[in-house]
Amino acid sequence: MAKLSVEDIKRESRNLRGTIAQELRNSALFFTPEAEKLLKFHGIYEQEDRDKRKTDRQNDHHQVMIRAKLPGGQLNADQYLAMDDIAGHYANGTLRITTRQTFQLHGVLKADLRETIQAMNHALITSLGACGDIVRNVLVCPAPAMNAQQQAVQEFAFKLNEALYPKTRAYHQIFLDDTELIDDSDIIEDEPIYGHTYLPRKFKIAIAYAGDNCVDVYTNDVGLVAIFGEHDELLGFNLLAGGGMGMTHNNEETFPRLADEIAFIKPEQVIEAVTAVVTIHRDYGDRQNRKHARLKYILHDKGVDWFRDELANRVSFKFEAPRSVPPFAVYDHLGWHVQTNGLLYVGLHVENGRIADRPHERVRSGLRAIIERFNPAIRLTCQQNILLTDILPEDRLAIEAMLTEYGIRTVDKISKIRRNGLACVALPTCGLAITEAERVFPQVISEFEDALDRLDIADANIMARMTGCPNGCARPYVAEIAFVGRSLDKYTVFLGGNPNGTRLAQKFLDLVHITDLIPTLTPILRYYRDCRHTDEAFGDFVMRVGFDVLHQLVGDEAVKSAVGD
Ligand code: SRM
Ligand code: SF4
Repeated sequence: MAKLSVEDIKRESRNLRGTIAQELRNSALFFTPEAEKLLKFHGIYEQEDRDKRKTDRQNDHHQVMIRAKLPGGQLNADQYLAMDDIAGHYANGTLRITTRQTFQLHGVLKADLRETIQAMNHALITSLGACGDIVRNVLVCPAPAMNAQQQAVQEFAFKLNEALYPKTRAYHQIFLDDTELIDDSDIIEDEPIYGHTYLPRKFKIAIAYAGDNCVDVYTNDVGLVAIFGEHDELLGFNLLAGGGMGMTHNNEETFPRLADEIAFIKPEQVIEAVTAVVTIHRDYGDRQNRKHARLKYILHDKGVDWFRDELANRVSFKFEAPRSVPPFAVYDHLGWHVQTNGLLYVGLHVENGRIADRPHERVRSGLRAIIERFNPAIRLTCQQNILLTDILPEDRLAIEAMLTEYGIRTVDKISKIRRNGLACVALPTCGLAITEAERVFPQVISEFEDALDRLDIADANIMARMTGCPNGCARPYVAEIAFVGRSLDKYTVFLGGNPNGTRLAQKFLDLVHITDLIPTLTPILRYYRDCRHTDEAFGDFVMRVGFDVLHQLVGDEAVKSAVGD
């Protein structure tokens, strides 16, 4: 039988049901390829433990990853503790904060999948729509709002999530009510926004305040930049469209792209305008070629003017030209801060988002103990970190003592290069990983710290990111330095993004072995130390000096072997 395309599978799935319910009941250790594709819409990825697959070929190592959907990265203490319990009971004993403000569970067995989803549902956490060709988790600045206007902006993450939520009852029927097999599924819900084939590809939305790009707003399919007036009143949003990171090595038809500024819209126009953009993607996205199916390619191929006209035709109001906004900075919201209600919040660095216990840093146990005792609200950040909010000022000392007790380092004890770093999951769970990322990045950062130390610029505020393949899950192409998995233990090095996430980095060297990454960059770091302008960021320095000079610095041999002369 000919292999069904993803479009066929969606079309024939009866709104994402397919054979998932039946397959959950059989004794197979993994799903059919068709069910596996549909499971993504339910926030579930079938994976294999690639370490075990390599070392133990006798046994099956299939497992699933579950991604929660948490708009704005917000959850309460009970929900956090429930996820922590679930991680211990059904998953691999870790919680993974993602670059889109949510949690992933790794290592859940097929046999435990329904119970795991039910346990999440019990804590009022869903995974529906966290993956798949649909609107994903909506991002917004996670820091507690400073005023009612910021609060209104944050609430748009929930409003958009609700407006763009799929109508299918498949998730409930399959995982929660157990009615999918009993119900007459001829009654298929209407999906007014998505239709029965949903979107051609994933769709991502982020909301930023003008001046704070902590969500990397330009890398999203749709970005909203909130603009406030003289008296802090919310005037509206610049709507951006067409950002995305994914690319494939040696395929020039794929590329990262920053979103374009399309229009200024008023708060009451947000839902209508964003929904209209989603329908443009639905109607014009490439359903033949998934590598070319993101909204960014529509903007690239048809042009921004075409897009603006198409959007104008789909909304009931006239929009204005985008407004000028102050330059962005990126605030990671780490450390202690006072909220406007007098309470405190503390942002804690979680290396590459992995909440786990290690001998000297018992992050999972420590967070659990603090959250159990002090009941803070929780916000996850797009830099894979965690904020504990609504803390009584008198509890600060006790929390600090507990952080020390569990070996959780506060931000003052972490170098800037480590603090700014991001790495994607990669091995052993990601099926697309070419190289390591999360597991090796801490060591690469340690080497980076040593190099900066030797150069006497230990405090350099540089942003480096690593991914195990070019898909760009840690948004490497907006970093000042990026290491992108290329072949076994070798990386493509990109340089020249800026610290505020508004410029793309460029490919600088190819196929650099992991052990050569920092030694290769050291002459450039030395040159930066000696020749930078006052307060000049590393990425800006790179672009000012130019790649020709920098290639000379790293030496002909490195360039020849890396770029392939
Ligand atoms: Fe991603 C696919 C992990 C954020 C672009 N991403 C994957 C999969 C599901 C691999 C797969 O398809 O089999 C990875 C699962 C690994 C694992 O074992 O957990 C995966 N992506 C992640 C996370 C967990 C990385 C992290 O370390 O935090 C992030 C989860 C976000 C979330 O909570 O929703 C994650 N992925 C991103 C981002 C960053 C962002 O959205 O801000 C991007 C770049 C932005 C974009 O979408 O363009 C991103 N992921 C991709 C792509 C490339 C898409 C493309 O347009 O080409 C893929 C591959 C695909 O979709 O075919 C991918
Ligand atoms: Fe996997 Fe590649 Fe994404 Fe890393 S960037 S998580 S290796 S798909």
